[in-house]
This record gives sequence, structure tokens and C-alpha cells, in this order.
Amino acid sequence: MRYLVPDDYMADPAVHLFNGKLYIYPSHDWESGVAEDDTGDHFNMKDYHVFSLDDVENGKVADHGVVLDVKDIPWAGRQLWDSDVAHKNGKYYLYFSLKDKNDIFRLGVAVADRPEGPFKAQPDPIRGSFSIDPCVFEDNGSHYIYYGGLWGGQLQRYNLKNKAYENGGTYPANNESAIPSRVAKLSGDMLQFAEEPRPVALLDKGGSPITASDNNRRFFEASWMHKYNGKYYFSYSTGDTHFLCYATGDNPYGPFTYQGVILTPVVGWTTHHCITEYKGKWYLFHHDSVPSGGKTWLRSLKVTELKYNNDGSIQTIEGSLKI
Ligand code: FUB
Repeated sequence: MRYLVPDDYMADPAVHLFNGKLYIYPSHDWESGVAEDDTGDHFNMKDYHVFSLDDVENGKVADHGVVLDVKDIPWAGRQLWDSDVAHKNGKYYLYFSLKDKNDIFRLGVAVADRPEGPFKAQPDPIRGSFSIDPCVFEDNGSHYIYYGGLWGGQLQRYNLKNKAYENGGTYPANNESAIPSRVAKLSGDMLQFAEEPRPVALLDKGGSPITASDNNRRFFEASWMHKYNGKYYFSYSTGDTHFLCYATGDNPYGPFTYQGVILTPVVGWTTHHCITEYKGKWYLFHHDSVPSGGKTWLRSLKVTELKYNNDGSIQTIEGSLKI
């Protein structure tokens, strides 16, 4: 395990291999002075940096500086949250979470010619987008975007047909299916949804939906998708119970069957990660708030090796909050 950017606060990593190097796309935490609340106003980020490295365990991490600033996004309100980057036909597409001028979270896209940016934002958010935490996954030439987050991430404001509730949102009853993350194929130009986003169904091993009161297993935020030995691994944070969990399926749309915990709780309220293979090893990139002394809005990037058992299950990693 090591901290990757000891001199600054970075969170919510997405890591990809581009041109033989690993590129890290994190959120950039800072001390903005906004008070902590249940809707996450204290996560008041205003720009993104990109980092690269070619040796995960010991190598130097290069900082490519600010690659997108909120002041250069035409539709911006506030709060640049989690992002991800995908590559297609020589262009790099940064997908990001940001509140618009009406304080509604939308997903935006910014484009660059190189993985280290700089990125130029599109004039408008993705049509029909809402909520937070985009993750883009390429499979057989198609790109899929997963997204969503509860509470301050506003996912509870939308019904399963992706329309905003008129009363401002609702949570299911305890025994009903939990609110799902969403997935949609991206358009050929990578700038829009190519289809109506679909719910990402999470089932228990008996085939029943994970219910809303099952806080140890239900989806909260931080979607990530990776493939291992032909299986699709959907991983996510359980939010108020602070686990990173995973579920597996046979295709990018799911359904996905809950398998277990990847990371037990860390210091700091949020937990958020990505899983990437590099030079024959698998790694969990994530964050915690140990270096800031537990300030949940000042998080630091970490990496640790992730191991599979012979049956494809992931070995649970112990987080920094040891109870
Ligand atoms: O960084 C702001 C938010 O905190 C992210 O979008 C969530 O996933 C959580 O990590």
C-alpha cells in the first residue's frame, strides 16, 4: 500500500492504461470552507488534475497540472465530483459530475487529444443525464457509462424511467428493491447516451433483489466496472455503511449477483475506488482521510494490490478504519 500524491488532497480515482502508462483521474479536494452537511456541500471541488506513473509500487507519480477548471465549463454551477476518462479514435473523453446553475447534478463531457489533457468542455451536459459518479467501460468496441449516487448525489430524485419526481424524490420502502445505479451505451461520438439508461439490477445469491434496507449491500455511489476471466465485475460503495462491494454478471447490463466486500471501511465518510490491471497484477486505487487527520472532505489517494481466489472471488482488503 502507498499514498500516491502525498502533497495534495485527491479522491475518487479512475485509472486507465493509455499508451503504456497508467493515468489517474481523481477529484481534487481542497479546504473551501463550506460547512459539512448531509448533501455533501463540503465537497466543493473546482478543478481536476491528471497524474501518470509507470511503476505502481515505487515509481514517481507525475502531476500534469490542472486539466479542467469549473470556470471553463459553460453550464457550471458548483461542485466537480467524481470523473472518468475513455479513449476512442485518438481522442480522450473526460466524463464528470457537476451541478448545473439550478443546483442539479448532471454529467458533462470534455475532450482532449492526449490522455494528460488539457480537456475542453462541451457546451452542455449529456442530454437526459442526472446524478453523479460516471464510470465508462469499453467492451467489444462499445462504451457503456455507469452512474448514480444517493443522498447528495440526487439519484433518489428520479424514477426508473429516468424522469424527475415532481415531489423532489423518494426512497423505496425497506422491503422493496434498492434504488439502482444506471447504465447506458454511449453514442458513436462518445458525447451522448445512445439509449435510455437502464437500471443496474443487484441480486442476492438466491436471485432476489437487494432491498432498500440492506445498507450493507445496496448500491449507494461510486460505480466501477471491470472484466476478469470473462466475467463482468460491478463494484460500488455502500455509502452510509462504508463498504466497497462487488457483484458479478455475464454481460455489461447485468443483472449482477452480490459476491462480497472488497474493502472494509476507511477513515473518512466516503469510500471510492477503481480496479485496474497493470503488468500482470491487479490493483485497487482508492482514498482515505488518514493524512488529513480524518477530515472527510480532504482525502488522499492510495493504491494496494488486489488478489483473486481461484474461483474468481476477490480477497477482502482491510480499510484504514480498524474497528
Ligand atoms: O467526491 C465527491 C463524492 O464523494 C463522490 O462523487 C462520491 O463518490 C464520494 O466519493
